Amino acid sequence: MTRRFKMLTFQAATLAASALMLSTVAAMTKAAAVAPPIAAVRIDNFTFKDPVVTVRTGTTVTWTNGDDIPHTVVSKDGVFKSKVLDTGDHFSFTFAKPGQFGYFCSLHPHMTGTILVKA
Ligand SMILES: [Cu+2]
Repeated sequence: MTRRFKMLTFQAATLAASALMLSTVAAMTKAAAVAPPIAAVRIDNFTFKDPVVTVRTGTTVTWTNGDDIPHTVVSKDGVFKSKVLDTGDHFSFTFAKPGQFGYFCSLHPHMTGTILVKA
C-alpha cells in the first residue's frame, strides 16, 4: 500500500465517521423534540436527590431507590403514592398540572422533597 493510498483511506474513514456522527446527532435531536419530558430523582442514603426538582407541566418524574433499604414516595397532598420500593424499584408520576408538590417517605418521614411544576 502506498503512503498516498493509506492517507486517502484514512480520510474516507474519517468522513464516514463524521457522517455517522451527524446522522446520530440528528436522530437524537429529533427524538428529544417528540419525546415527552422526563425527570429522575434518585433515592440514596435516606435522601431524595435532588430535594427540589423543577419541571414543565406534563413531565413524568421517576424515583428510583438506590438504597439497600425500602422507601416510599408519598405526596403530602395525596396527589400520588408509591408502593414500598425495594432496592432498584422505581415509581413514576406524570405532573399534568402546575404547582408545588411536596412529598416524603412514609417509612422515614424526615425524608422530604418537592417537585415544582411550571406551566
Ligand atoms: Cu424511606
